[in-house]
Amino acid sequence: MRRDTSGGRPWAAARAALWLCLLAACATGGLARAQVGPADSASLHLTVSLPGRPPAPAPEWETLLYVTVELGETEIMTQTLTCDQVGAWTLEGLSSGSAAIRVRGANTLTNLREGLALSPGLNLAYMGRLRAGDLNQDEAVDVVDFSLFRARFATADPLADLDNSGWVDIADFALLRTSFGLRGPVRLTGDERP
Ligand SMILES: [Ca+2]
Ligand SMILES: [Ca+2]
Repeated sequence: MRRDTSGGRPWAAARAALWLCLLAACATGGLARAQVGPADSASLHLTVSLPGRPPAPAPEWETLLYVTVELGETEIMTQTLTCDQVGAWTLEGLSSGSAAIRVRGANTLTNLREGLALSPGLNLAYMGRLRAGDLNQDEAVDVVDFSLFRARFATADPLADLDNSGWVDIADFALLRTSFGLRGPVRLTGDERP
């Protein structure tokens, strides 16, 4: 009888250990299932350089931007947003794959980055320096833009305020002159910063 009584304890311990293993397996499986959705989702932290601004961070960097994301041949996201005081923002809820990103301001040419590999989790990309001066948004900085600019000189019209200073003056004209003759979209290569 003694042997039976003392022999029950190891069996009880083994049964308890088995239950613990089963609970652990269930918990692990549950966590793995819960992570399937978010783990597959990609986010993308983007930055641009903006012409004529004081050193970042500064309020002049907070600029309205138009952003599109294509995955393969499909446009999966279009957003109008305001970047922060260092020219950055984050897109959430993207799918992984090879993406093409387009960014433009209200008076700039479009910058285009193709072949950007999006992986699950956080991705980073630099979208280059935006070229200011395309006031009529036809992806060319030409005499039409100059005419629109001249009509707004010495006003607070944001369309011609290329450096986002709050006033249209000679500094904005200098930016337009720098971009004059350029056409978009400006295709980006590499990830170097100016
Ligand atoms: Ca134009
Ligand atoms: Ca200005």
